[in-house]
Amino acid sequence: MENDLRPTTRRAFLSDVTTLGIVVGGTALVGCSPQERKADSAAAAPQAKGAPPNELHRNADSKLDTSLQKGGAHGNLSGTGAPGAANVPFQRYDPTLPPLSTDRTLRLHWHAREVPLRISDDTVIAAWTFEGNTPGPIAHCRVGDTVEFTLTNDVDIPHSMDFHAAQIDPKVAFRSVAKGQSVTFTYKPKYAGAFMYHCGTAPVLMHIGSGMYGAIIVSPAEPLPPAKEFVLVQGEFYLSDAANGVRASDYQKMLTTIPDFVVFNGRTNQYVKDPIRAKLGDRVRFWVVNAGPTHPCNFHVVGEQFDTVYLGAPPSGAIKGVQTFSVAPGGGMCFDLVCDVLGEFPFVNHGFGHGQKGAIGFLAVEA
Ligand SMILES: [Cu+2]
Repeated sequence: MENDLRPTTRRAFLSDVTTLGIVVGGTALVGCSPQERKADSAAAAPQAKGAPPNELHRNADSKLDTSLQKGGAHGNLSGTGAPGAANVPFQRYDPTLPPLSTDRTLRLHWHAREVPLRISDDTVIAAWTFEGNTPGPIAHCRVGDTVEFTLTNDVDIPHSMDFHAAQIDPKVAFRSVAKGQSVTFTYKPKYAGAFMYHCGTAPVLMHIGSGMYGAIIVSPAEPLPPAKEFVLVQGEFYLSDAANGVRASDYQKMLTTIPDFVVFNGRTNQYVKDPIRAKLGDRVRFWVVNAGPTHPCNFHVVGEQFDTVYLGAPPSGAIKGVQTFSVAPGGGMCFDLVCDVLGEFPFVNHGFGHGQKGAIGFLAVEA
């Protein structure tokens, strides 16, 4: 991503704007939209209940601390030529499960970053991310492997990492780290499955709702039947109106629990335009994680039936001949189907108010 689009602090933002005010001869906030002014006044509002009395925690709204302010409206006003939302390309999220390494230790060093992210042809959001994408990277290991994880925080707001695949003291391992600092922990996943990871910094709703989540897939020690394996992470977006083409996350809207978009792998309808592909006779395995933050993912494939759904850690708890199964927010499940019919099969959140908001794609079964 362009450095110009990297985050700035609210203080730096206000100082930039003040400078601009002098340059253009207006008031200090001349460059601000009404929305940004509202966000600014909201900074004085009480902080999230239970959050530490730390100034950095007070900004429970990404309008205050994201790329929006510097790379957006004020980039243009300042005449720096900073690229706006139009320059943020759409990038399909590859749903393919990455192969297992022969090394029995998975070493991950990720950074918390803020980036502008195009989630559809006409929507760019100010995303909070792990490694510059929402969802973050797909991690893949086996039961018995060791995961060595480090998070480094590149931005002003504290962040953290909570792996649902771990059994570990959360106060120590999942603690928040300030800008420039890191946290490292190691764990051995005990069970196979599709596990969510997410930032656990308060308010968690804001951090997950702004894009800080992803999937770690833990394969069983004994391999499952060979399959084409894909990962789908359902997420929800709650967005403010655009400022210079970029929409920030809206915490108050998250509390209403009525999302603007519900998506698989961070983009609306991306696998409608560019389907997930399999061949006739293939077994297809969807590892479905529901990042929420609030709603279930009622997973269904139109015109197909699941050969197997694993209720517990695969291969245990296998049930056969399933039409739809709900994955809870914060949960993950494994769905197998056998492609014995040619065609394009929509996979959907069959809670259709949410399917209609973007949680839909195609599985194309080809000869
Ligand atoms: Cu966070």
